[in-house]
Amino acid sequence: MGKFPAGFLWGGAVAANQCEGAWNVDGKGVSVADVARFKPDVDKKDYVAQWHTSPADIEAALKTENEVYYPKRHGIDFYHHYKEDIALFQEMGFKTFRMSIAWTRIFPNGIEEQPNEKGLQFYEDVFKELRKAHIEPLVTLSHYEMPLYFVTHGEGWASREVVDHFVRYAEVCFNRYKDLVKYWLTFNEIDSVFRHPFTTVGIVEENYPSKLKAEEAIYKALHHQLVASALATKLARQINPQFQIGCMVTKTMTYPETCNPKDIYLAQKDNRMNSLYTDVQVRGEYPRWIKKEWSDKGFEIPMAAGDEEILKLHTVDFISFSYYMSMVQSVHADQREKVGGNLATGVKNPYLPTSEWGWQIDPEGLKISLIDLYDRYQKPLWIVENGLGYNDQVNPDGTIDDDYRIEYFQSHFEQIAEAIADGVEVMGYTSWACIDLVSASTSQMSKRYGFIYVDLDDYNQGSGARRKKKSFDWYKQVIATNGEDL
Ligand code: BGP
Repeated sequence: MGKFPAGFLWGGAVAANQCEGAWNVDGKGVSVADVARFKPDVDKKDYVAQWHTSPADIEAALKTENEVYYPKRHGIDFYHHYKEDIALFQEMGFKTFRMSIAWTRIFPNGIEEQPNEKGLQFYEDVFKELRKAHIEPLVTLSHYEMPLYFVTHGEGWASREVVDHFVRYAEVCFNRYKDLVKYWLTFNEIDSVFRHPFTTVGIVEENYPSKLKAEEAIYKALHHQLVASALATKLARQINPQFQIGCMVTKTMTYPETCNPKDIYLAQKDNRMNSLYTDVQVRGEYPRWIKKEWSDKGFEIPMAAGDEEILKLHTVDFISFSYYMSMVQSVHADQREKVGGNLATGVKNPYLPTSEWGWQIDPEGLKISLIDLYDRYQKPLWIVENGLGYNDQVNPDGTIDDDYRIEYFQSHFEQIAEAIADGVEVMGYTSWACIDLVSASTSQMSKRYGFIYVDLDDYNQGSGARRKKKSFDWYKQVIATNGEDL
């Protein structure tokens, strides 16, 4: 057998709110991503997350004519360029393409009785185009972009009603696309409730009287998402038993700084927290430790009658995850050099290089993560995000020599192959992002990830033209040889 199994799903990933643009056309409503502001005065190395928005910011965002500062409204205009982009993915030989549906294209405020036909038609056209190109869609239902309505008229996911609205949205999508899409993910990085709560519960700082109350609300929101995910999974199986449903988490492997048992315990605590989400979505129940923690903190997590049974009965078929970095824990953390930024901050690992944005590059950590997840759950795994953010420069002749990106992927693919050789079941790999798009956390265009360059800057200036980077041909060769030729 080769390094990668036959039928391995090679491809790339994007998310609606970061690439589609066309934020207010054809009946689309406003999502939380559409008010994510880019502050041009903030240096990119300041790592300021742009999700945290005050009510005044939201109001200004809704009124503003100056769209330049809301880059997710423009994305890379995939909405109008999808045919050209899919043709490029086909040229690279993609077997699969991960994308998401913008909830607000289907239900503009999340609460309408009837779905928006133009939104439904758009995704039908995209999926048909993918099928024509022999590319299997992998579709996320919620990737950081619930309708803004839920945070301006409630507590976002901390309000129970959102569960029903989401399930109805999922049902409409499953029915409409049942013959076009087989692989589904319910929530992107469900653990991100803690990282950027604005996408989940709205304006935390303003809505809750204390940090503890905000934490309780986030756990409520998480519980509602987990229930909604399980209910959607139940429906999916009724609508098409061939569907494969996955969960999606950020995998952050934490190492102890030393063999001091105190370091090991700290790292264990972080890793246990990182497993919470998959424990519920794969094993079907909350671990005992989290229930104990809630009770110690006096949190009341609203378990409706039947919730626990729902979680138990409708677990996922496969586990998908993003992998960008590993972390380090130390009892001496306060005296150690720090790295990180918009995704996570921690103790610097002296053995690892960091990206321009402070993310620690750790290919072996991917192997360790794969083995860890497979040992814990024995479920097929799918790496649905992994890649290098880099401010690529275009040569005078228009070429882009992103050898650093090739090197990044090479080293990660070698580690995936080693995990497979070790007996881990890996279904596929979709790089983040296969085409340049707006960064989730910083709203920058200049944090580029693609094999395809898009001529737009942080201020949405540029032609929007697509150009192949050096890594384009390299990845094409990797896919053509099913990973033999790295
Ligand atoms: C993940 C998100 C993606 C993506 C990626 C890179 O956490 O699921 O949406 O953007 O991180 O992050 P960034 O865009 O902040 O560099």
